[in-house]
Amino acid sequence: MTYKRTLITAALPYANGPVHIGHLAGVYVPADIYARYLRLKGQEVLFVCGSDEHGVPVTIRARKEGITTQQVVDRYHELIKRSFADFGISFNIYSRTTSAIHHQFASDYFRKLYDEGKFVEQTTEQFYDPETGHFLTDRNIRGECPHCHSLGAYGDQCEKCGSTLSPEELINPYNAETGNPLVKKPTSHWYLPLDQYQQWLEQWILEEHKEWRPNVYGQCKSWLDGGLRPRAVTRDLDWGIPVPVEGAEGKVLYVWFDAPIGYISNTKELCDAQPEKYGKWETWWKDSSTRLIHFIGKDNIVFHCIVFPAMLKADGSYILPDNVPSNEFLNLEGDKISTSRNWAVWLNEYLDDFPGKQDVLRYVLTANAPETKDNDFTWADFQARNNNELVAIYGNFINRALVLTGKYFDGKVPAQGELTDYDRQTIDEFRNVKVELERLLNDFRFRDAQKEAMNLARIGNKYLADTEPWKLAKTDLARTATILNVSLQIAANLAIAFEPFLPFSSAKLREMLGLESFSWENLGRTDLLAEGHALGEVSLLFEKIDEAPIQAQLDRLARIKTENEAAAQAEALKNWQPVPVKTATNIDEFDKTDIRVGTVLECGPVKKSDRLLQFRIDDGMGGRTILSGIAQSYPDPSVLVGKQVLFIANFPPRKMMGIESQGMILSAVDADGKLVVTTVTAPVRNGAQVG
Ligand code: B3M
Ligand code: ZN
Repeated sequence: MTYKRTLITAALPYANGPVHIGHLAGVYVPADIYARYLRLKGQEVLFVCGSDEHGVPVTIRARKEGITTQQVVDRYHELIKRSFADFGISFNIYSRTTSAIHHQFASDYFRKLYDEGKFVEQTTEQFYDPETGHFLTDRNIRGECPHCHSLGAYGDQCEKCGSTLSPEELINPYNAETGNPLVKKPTSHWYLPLDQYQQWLEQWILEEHKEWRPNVYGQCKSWLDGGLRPRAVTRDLDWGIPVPVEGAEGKVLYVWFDAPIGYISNTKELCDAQPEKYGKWETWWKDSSTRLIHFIGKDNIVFHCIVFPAMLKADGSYILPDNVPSNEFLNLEGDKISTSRNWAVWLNEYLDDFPGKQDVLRYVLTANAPETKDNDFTWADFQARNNNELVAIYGNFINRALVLTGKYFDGKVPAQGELTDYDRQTIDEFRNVKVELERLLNDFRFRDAQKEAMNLARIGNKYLADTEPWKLAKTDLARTATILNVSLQIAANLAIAFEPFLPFSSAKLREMLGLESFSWENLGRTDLLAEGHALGEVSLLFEKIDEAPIQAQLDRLARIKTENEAAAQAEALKNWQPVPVKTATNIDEFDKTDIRVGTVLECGPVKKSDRLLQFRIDDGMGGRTILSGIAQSYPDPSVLVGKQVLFIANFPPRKMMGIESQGMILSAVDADGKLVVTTVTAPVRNGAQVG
C-alpha cells in the first residue's frame, strides 16, 4: 500500500427532484460500502458529497412550479440530504454548490486558469430570444423536425422519430417556454482545449489505468479515439456562478465546470470547520499519498475521466483520480427509471411504506447492483430476497443462536470446550470468507462481496442444522455449549462482515451480542465473545414481508403506467399535424414497388432486440421471413397470427440481429407513434398483388 488515506467522492445529485433507488444503487450505496469498509479497517477516509444546484434543470423546474430557483434547490437539497442520512450513507460532509465557499472556490479556480491562459476564447452564433433577452440552451429550443416534420422537436433530439438534432437543423426554431421565435446572435465563451490534453489523457488512461472497469475504460477509449475537441466552460444564463472576468456580465460557469470543483470546495468546508479532526483540505487533494476514488453513474464517465482530470491537470497542483468505479443503470420493473414520468421508487416514499427497512433495500440494491450491465429492480425480487435470504438465512441463524443461548445458558456465552474436526472445518471456512471478501471489496465488486458475506451466514446456518444443539441439550450440555459458542462467534463475525452493507442490522446485532470491540481485523476470530459474557436483549433481525405491501407497490406502478400512457396519448393528439404529402410521383415509379398480401403464420420477439418482431408469412410462394420494428406497438405479437397483412415483396434481403429479412410489413403510424399493421377488408389468396 503506497497511499496513506482515501478520499471518496460520490456524484453530486442535481437538486431538481428527490433521489430514487437508481441513484442509491448506482452510486451512493457502493460508495458507502467502500467508505465503511475502509473505516472499519482503520484507514483514514473522507467521504464527500453535496447537491449540484446549478444548471438548467433546476431553473426549468422552478418555472414549472412557479417558484424561485433558490426555493427549488433549498427544497430538494434538504430532502435529498435527509434521504441519504436515513439510508445510512455515511458522508463526512454533504454540502451544496450554492454555498458561499463553493462560489468563491470555483470562481478562483476559473480565474487562475484564465490568468494562466489555459482557456481559449471563441465567439459563436447562438439562438437568442430578443423578447426575453436570453440565449437558449439546446433543450430549451423547439421547432419543426427536418426529418419527420413533426412540430415540437427539441434542439438536441426529435422525440417523435428519434433523430439526434442540433438546434441549427430545426425549422422555425422557437423558445420552448415562451413560444417566441428566435434569432442568431454572436456570443463569446471560454473553452477548455481538451484537444491539447488528448495525448496526455491517452497515456494516463489507456496505458496507466487498464485496471479500470471495462465499461469505464471502454467509454474513455471511444471518446479518445473520436478525438477530443475544446469544450465551453461558460454559459449565457442567469443562474450559476458569475464568470469572474470583466465584460462577462450575464455569463456563468458551466454547471459541469463548477460541480466537480464542489468535491474540493466541500472538502475545504469540512476541513476549515474541523481542522483538528480532518486536517488541511490540501492534504486530501494535493498530497500524492492520498488516493482519490470517484463513484458515479455511467452518464457521468466522460466528465470524471476526461474533463475533470483535464481541469485538475490544467491547474497542475492536484492529484488525479485513482479509480472511477462507475455503474450502469438500474431499471424498475423492466422500464427505464424516469423522474419526469414518475417511474421510480423514491427513497422518501419507500421509507413511508417500509419504515425501518433501510437495510432491506440496501441489500436488494447491492444484490442486483448494475456493476457490469444494466439491471432490473422488481418488487417480487425484493420480497424474495428479504424472505429467502435476509430472514431465512441471516436472520434465522442469528435468532437460533441467540434464543438457544438464552434457553440453555441464561443468555451468557457458554464455554468453548474442545473443538471437533467439524467445528474446525467450519471455522476455517469462514476465515476463507474474509480473504475473499477483502479481495472483492478492494476490487469494487460489491455485489459478489455481499454474496460472500451472506455465505458466512450460510455457513453458520448449516453448522446449526448439522449439529442440532437443540437436540443435544438434553444429553450433552458441554457439547451444546461448544456449538453455541462457535455459533455466537460466527454471529459476531457476521455483525462485522455485514457492517459496510447493512449498517443498521449490524448495529442491532452488535447490541444484541453486547459486542464492544468492532474492527475489520477481528473478522475470522473465534474469541470475540468471552465465556460468561452476557448477551443483550434478543429480537428479530429481519421480518418477513408478505404479499399486501408488495401488491400495493405494484398497483401504484400500474396506476402510474396507465396515467403516463394516457398523458402521452393526449399530448400526441394535441400535437398531431398531418404529415405533408411527399412530392409527386407517377404510376411507373409506384409500379416498381411490389406489394403483396400474405397470412401471418408465426410472429414473435427477436432475441436481444426490444424493437423487432419476426414474422413467418405464407406468401403463396413458399413462405418468407420478415422482420419488422413494431415490437413496442405489439406487446402480445400472437394477436397478429392468422391475420392477412400487406408487405413489400421486392426489397433486397437484409440481415438484422443475424436474421435475414425478406421484405417489409406495411404499418400505419398513429398520432402517438403507435404502429398498426395494415390488412385487407376481405380474405384474398396469399401472394395477391396490391396496386
Ligand atoms: N449532477 C449529474 C447527475 O446527477 C451531476 C453529477 C455531478 S458530479 C460532479 O447525473
Ligand atoms: Zn423527427
